[in-house]
This record gives sequence, structure tokens and C-alpha cells, in this order.
Amino acid sequence: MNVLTMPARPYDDQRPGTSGLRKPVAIFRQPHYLENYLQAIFETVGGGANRTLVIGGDGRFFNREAIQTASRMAAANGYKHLVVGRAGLLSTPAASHLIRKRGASGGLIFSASHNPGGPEGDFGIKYNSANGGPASETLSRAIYARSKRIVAYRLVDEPDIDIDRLGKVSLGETEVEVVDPVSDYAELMETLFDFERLAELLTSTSFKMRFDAMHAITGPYARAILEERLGAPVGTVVNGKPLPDFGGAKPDPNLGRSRNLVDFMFGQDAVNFAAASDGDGDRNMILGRKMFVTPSDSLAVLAANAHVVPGYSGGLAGVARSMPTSRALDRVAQELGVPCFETPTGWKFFGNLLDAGRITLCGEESFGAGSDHVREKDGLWAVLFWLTIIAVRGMPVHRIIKDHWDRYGRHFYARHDYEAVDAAAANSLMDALRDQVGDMAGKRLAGSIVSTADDFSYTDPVDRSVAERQGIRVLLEDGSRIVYRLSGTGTGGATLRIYLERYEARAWLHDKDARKVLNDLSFAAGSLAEIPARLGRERPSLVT
Ligand code: VG1
Ligand code: CO
Repeated sequence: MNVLTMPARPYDDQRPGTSGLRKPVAIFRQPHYLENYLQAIFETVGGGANRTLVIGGDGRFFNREAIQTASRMAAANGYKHLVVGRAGLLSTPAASHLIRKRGASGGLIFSASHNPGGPEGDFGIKYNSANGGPASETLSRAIYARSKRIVAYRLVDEPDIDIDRLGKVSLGETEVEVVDPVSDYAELMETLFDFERLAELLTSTSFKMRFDAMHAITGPYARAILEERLGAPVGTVVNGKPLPDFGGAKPDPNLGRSRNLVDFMFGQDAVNFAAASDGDGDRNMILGRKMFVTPSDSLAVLAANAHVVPGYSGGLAGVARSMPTSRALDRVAQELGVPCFETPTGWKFFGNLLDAGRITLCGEESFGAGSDHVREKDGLWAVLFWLTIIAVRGMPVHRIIKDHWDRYGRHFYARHDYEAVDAAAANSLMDALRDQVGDMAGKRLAGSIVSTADDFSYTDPVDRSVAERQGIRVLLEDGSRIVYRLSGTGTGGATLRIYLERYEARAWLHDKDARKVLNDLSFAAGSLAEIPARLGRERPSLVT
């Protein structure tokens, strides 16, 4: 076997963000940029050492090239066995599952998730560990440190492998197995959900759904599971063909970017249930007829109804949510008598809790929910979960939600994003807030009084590792909350996220328009942070 050692130069900007390394394609195409980061990963995790590595991506532009490079380098770095999704495709949750199922030491997922694709778009790399979950903070930091010292990388001198044909081929001394990206995942879903019951719902004449795959990775998964296995009519899945540029749109399901689906569900022809997923298939957006379900509410509903899903009929060990996610979940946990953990943003912070068996379900306000079945959030899983609740309870989405609010009260919620703002201005805005938190308590704000304010810091209950500066929280005496943080997934300038939450116990006020209910909080959040003056923006570029 001919292993080449190629000279490289270290880059100093390969710091992974909330979910791996994400950069514009043009950056990734700099000489040895991709190779540098991959070599840093392989060296940090101790090389291939006869181990198995899973490789796949969301199908975006540059995916196929990256997979060939990664395979050659993995072979040269000593991996014995590579498991590659056919055509280079694997959704993030499916990759997580394969890592676990095959006892791999880790996996590479080429994705920039909800960021745009195509030659002008973004590319990304996530490294997941043997538990199937995103590299921990500690590992991510070590990879970054290593990337700044890489002076050479290794690859085998072999031709491209055929990633479009199932089966095994050799790459030097490494065996490469090209697998169907969907079948193992679909089998896993069958162990958690009652497919007969779901098929009954999806083939009934009184129920119709639409799933928007946004020309991203979930198309093949949704078609295979919803249409082929469960019998939903052909055409239930729309935009089902993965395209390298996602058809020119941002594969980011939310109120702003899924306008077509939202308008459809609020229009004349609305169906009973609709959902969408993002670039790499780990997010979900849930809609009922004339009803948008906030991800925070969705998570709380999943927890409150978990007993109707076969995979969770034994109960939940505990639950967790990211800090900015609304506290609707906490109320359900309290009633169930199980612990509810509050973690920093990013799925990597759920890993230890899931591995230790301390939580069963978890999620984030950013359209992510998941459980201990894998170590990533899982878009299609959430859809099957919702369909099960609808089937078993025999209720439409809006009834399930209203019923939930009746029981627990409603957490009015919205996230306001100021995207692609000047990074220095955004950082100094956060610094200014940080300076204020110490003496905010007792101040009047949005018709209430600040009870506490802090910069969120998290100590992992399992390994005691500490993550600091995870977002400014301002808690009000009436139960409302404002959270500020900067995004760690963007690639141009900075994105400020403001999360607004107001609790309302009184059922007769639950139908109010969230925008109106949150208006004074929104105003207070803007003036506290001096947004117009500091960012030069009057209003957010995205509200969801
Ligand atoms: C965003 C979300 C976060 C999510 C992350 C990765 O991060 O807020 O909740 O875990 O994206 O999701 P940030 O730092 O931009 O707020 V995905 O679907 O892009 O892997
Ligand atoms: Co994603």
C-alpha cells in the first residue's frame, strides 16, 4: 500500500462552533484546508488503530469530493473498516445510529445543516464519537488546538472508490463498505414505533399529511418510511430529491424560511398535519391545520405523551432542554416526577446525560428533539412521534396543543434573530450586557421586576466539565424571561439571537397572538441591549 505524506500548513481558523466546523465552500477549497482538519481529527482521536469509521453527508456541494478525500486519509491513518452511505448520503441521526450499531470508533458527517449549500454556500464537518454523538467540548477544543499545528497529512495513493454501488471494496488495506443510508435507520424506527398503527393512520381517507424535505437529506428517508413502509400516498413527501444546492433555498425549517409550507397549512387546502426537516435531517418543524407548534411546546408535548409510544412506554428517566428552550418541558417533568436538566445550546451537551441513562428525551428551541435511541436530534423520529400521538389520542394537532396548555399553562415564545451583523458590534453588545447583569436584579422591566440575571454557566453533572458564557439570562418576577446569545453556526459576521418567553396560566388567554403577548418583552430586550444603536438594525431579520 502506498501511503503518501503530504506537506500542509496549519490554519488558525478551524475552531468548531456549536456543531462542528462550518465555513463557506470557498474556504474549504483552499489548499489542504479540508485535509488539515481531517488530519487534526485523526491525530487527536489516536489514529485509526484498526477501528471502524462511519462516513456520510447531507449531499451538499463538495460532499462527494470530501468523502473521497476522507476515505483516502482514513485508510492512510490506519482505519480498518469504513462504512460509507451510498452516494455519500447519511442523515445526521442515521450516521449516529450506524456508529452505534457497527461499534465504530466514530464518524464523519459532512454537513453545514441548515446553512445554504452550493458553490457559493457553506460546507461543514462534524466528528462524532463512539457513542454516536457530537464530539464533546473537550475533544472539540483538542481538535482545534491540533489543527493549528498540522504540517503534514497522510493519504493512500489509490483511485476514487465507487460510492454509488452497495457492497465492499478495498482501499489500500482498508475495507470500504458502501451501505444503504436508509435501511438501518428505518429498522430502528420500527423498534420504537408501532408501524401498523401508523400505517392505519396514514392510509385512512380522513387523514392527510405533507412532509417537506426541502431538497435535503430527509427526502429518501421520508419516502422510504412514510410512503413505502407506511403507505402514505405518493406525493406526501415534497421536495424529496436531495440537491447539492438544496434548490437554491436555505434548508432551515422555521416560520420565516418555510413560508410555502406555513402558508399552505394556514390556507384553504391545508391538510391535517405537516412537517419539514433541515439539511442534515436532524431538525423538525411541526404544523397542524392553522397551527404552528413552537419547538419548545413540541418537546413538552412529546414528553407528556411519551407513554403512548411503544419505545417509551416504560417511562422517562429524565428530560433535558437547552437553556434558551422554553420551560414548558420543566412543568411536564415536574408532573412526571422526573429530573429536568438545563444545558447549554448544542446537542453535544446532552451526550453525557444520555450515556449515563439520566435522561431519555431532550430537545432545543431550534427545532430539534431526540431521545436515547441515537445521540443526535432526529427530525423524522419527531414526526413519527407526533403521528403516534395523533393516532392514539385520536385528536388533531390543535386539540393536542390546547389540551396541553389547559393542563400546564402556555409558554408564549419567540426567537428574534439579527443575522449577519457586524461581529465586533455584536460582541461588544454582549459584553455590555455582561457588565450589566450584576446589578439588574430589582430593576423594572416590561411591566415586571428582574428577579435574577446572569451569564449562563453549566457544570456537566456526569464529568463535571464546565462551559461558561453560554448566554445572558434575564428572569422576571412574573415568570417571563429574555435570553441573549450569539450563534455558533453562522459563517458570515455574527448572529444575535434573542429568546423571549412569557408564561400564562389562564386558559382564556391562551389563544392570544404570541406577537402581541411578547411585544413589551421584545421592546424591553431591544432597549436593554441598545440594538438599533449598536447593530444599526431596527428589527430582526428572522422571527420564529
Ligand atoms: C443552532 C441552534 C442550536 C443547534 C445548532 C446545530 O446553533 O441554535 O440549538 O444545536 O444550531 O443545529 P447556534 O449556535 O447557531 O444558535 V444543526 O441542525 O445546524 O446541526
Ligand atoms: Co441540522
